[in-house]
Amino acid sequence: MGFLSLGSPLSWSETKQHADHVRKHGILQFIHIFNKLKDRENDCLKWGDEVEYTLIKFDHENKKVYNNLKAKEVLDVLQLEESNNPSTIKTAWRPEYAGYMVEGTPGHPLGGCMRHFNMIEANMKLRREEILQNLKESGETVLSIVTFPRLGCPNFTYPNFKPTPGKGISSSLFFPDQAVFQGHPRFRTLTQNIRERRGSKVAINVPIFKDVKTPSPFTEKFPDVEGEGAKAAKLDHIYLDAMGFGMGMSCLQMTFQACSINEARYLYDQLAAVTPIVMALSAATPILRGFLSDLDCRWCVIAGSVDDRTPEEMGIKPLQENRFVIPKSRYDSISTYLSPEGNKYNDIDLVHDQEICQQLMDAGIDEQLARHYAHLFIRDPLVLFQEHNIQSTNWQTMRFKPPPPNSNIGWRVEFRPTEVQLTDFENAALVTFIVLLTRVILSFDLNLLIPLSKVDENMITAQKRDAARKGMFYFRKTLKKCPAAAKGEIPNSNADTGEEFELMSIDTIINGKVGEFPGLIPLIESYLGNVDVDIDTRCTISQYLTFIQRKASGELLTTAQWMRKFVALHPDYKQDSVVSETICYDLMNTFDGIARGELGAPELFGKPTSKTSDVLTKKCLEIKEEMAKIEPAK
Ligand code: GSH
Repeated sequence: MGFLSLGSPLSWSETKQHADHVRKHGILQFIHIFNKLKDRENDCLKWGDEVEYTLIKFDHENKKVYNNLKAKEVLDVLQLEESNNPSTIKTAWRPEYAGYMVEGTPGHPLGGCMRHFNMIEANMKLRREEILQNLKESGETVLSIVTFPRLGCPNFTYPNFKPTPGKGISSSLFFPDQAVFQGHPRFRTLTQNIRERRGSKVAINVPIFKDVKTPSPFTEKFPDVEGEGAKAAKLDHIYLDAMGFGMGMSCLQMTFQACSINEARYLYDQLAAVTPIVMALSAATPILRGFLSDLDCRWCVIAGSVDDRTPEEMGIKPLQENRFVIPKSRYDSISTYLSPEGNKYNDIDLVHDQEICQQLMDAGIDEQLARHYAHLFIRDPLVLFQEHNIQSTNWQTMRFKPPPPNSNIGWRVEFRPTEVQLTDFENAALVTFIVLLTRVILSFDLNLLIPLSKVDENMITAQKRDAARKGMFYFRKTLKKCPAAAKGEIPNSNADTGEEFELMSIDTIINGKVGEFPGLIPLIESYLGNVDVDIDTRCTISQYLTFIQRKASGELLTTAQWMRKFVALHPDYKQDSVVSETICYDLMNTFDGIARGELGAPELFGKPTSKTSDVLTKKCLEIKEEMAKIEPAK
């Protein structure tokens, strides 16, 4: 997300009146960009990661821990460097949804040379250091966790604020409005307009993990004057009622610049097929509002947290005011492939506006891409700011990004499913793996596509407890692309018969199975055998790939499984699914020690890392010079 422009936000009833105008303008803008830049070619492959961080405050004396609502203060300093020296910055900083979150990226995209793999972790380390330099009060730290385990429990913020049920922008029983980022109205406006558009608070129910002493059925009493929570909360579920529970969660995203629009469309599709696999591998969200949940990932919580569909759009009431019944939230998995080879696997309902689709096709856009945009445009704009485009409130597993007007940036795709990991090493390993996977897909002309309905099934599997070890995922048996398919020449062939794909474990998908499936990492290894890589870079890459392999084989635990084990073994845990303040404090304190490299976590990532750590300081210096040579992104 770029710099946000300030402005006075409109309420939902005002925004609604402008919705059609904004939509029309957005469509014209896309047509203009498409026609101007559709033939843009030979952009160099660049990539960048985005890490979302959580600011934490410990009270060590009383063994308490809080989310530190200091993001604005910290960002004001962190962003200074960028406004003063935009072309030489090593890191760039953006606000995120919550007042305890900051988002950091490298100052400029990497890519174009193998040595840049040495810089990912160094740059992440630099980002962490920069945040820490701005957290000087006692007990302050930064963690890269998906969500604070007791988010929404009484007193979870520092300073302490009380929720305002039935009032304010969230109206939540648990999440105070002050925990939403206060430095820009976008986040507050989104919160309020989502709630007002759907006509009720968001209602998220995640099955609770039933331990031996968890009450059955599990139910809670809420101090809920209007009874909205009591009605929306389901038995045996953890009930969450605010956007902050979802958009206040953190992830690790990657963006890739492709050499042309066609390559971007191809990559978009290929990477979509691995989104559930990477989500399961990176699972790190087993605790919600102080309870162990029965899921390991954040995805369905965020999807529910921004679900602005009305009862008509959800199909609960007959359509009268609204135009479409829409099967998914704005935050969800993709609903259409964009490349010619993907077309035959588009087997799920793509709700789209036919008039817009026709308008786009009349302007020269092919039907497949026109349908994608006509699908995005079924959503109303939720906030009206200068920089708003319909993409910025459509949050799907993959995002297809046209070049921004008047920039030197090419066609890009964003990979969005990954849960953020605790250490820079783990995050760098995941980034390296995905970047190399894009290289392999393009160089070996791979085809990972399966019907989209199967990708959606994989998304559900991926969120389940311990899916990385126990889940079985649909995956393509043969990965070699058929040249005719690339031209869209193959009829439905055996796509519907199920012969092209089968259920595989993550171990098989990543590590391969002799005589049966090559495995993504062996394919990456053979790619690396064919390109020129210096020893230093090769060693860096090897340790990351080994880590991913061990995670996929189940030898290492996912962060979610590691956290469950920590809770289960904690003396304060009563086998009742409750993650108490003491457990939360100890867990966050241990995480802090691990992230700072002071504590080992052999089950999480093996021996305290890496050859990289010895050379990190040197790399941090090198990175300055190297970054200065790279073309500025914005
Ligand atoms: N934290 C989210 C996740 O874990 O998936 C991803 C970040 C995100 O989608 N943030 C929202 C946003 O609009 C904040 S409301 N980001 C800017 C964008 O998507 O362009």
